[in-house]
Amino acid sequence: MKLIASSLRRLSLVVLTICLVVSSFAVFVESAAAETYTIKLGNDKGMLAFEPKKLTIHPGDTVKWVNNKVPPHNVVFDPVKNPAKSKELAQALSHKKLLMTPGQNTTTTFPADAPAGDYTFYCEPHRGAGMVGKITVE
Ligand SMILES: [Cu+2]
Repeated sequence: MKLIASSLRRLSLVVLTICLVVSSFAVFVESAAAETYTIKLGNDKGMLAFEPKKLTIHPGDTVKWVNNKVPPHNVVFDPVKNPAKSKELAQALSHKKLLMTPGQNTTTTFPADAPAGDYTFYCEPHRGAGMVGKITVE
């Protein structure tokens, strides 16, 4: 009887350990999974704006830029208004080529080592009209 009780206890300990390992792995996988967000170029009302104009992401996430209303648009990251104040990083994130047709899209994947902070971007043809946005990397 004693033997059964102690082996049951040992078994439950093993099961508990397996559960812990599996659940911690699941949490790890979930936090490491990269997301893809969509930002429209020109909002649905036909205003010269990014929609949304503010977005919070994590390193490794991707932003899909979808050409919407009142083209042409492009996406240029400010070489100074990023946490690293890095011209190279801003250039790597930017898409200078004008998107002419609604529905055209392009993507920016933030590197896994992208520093946390605010990244300001704008549309070159419409910067003066206020077509400016901000992505915050957490
Ligand atoms: Cu524009």
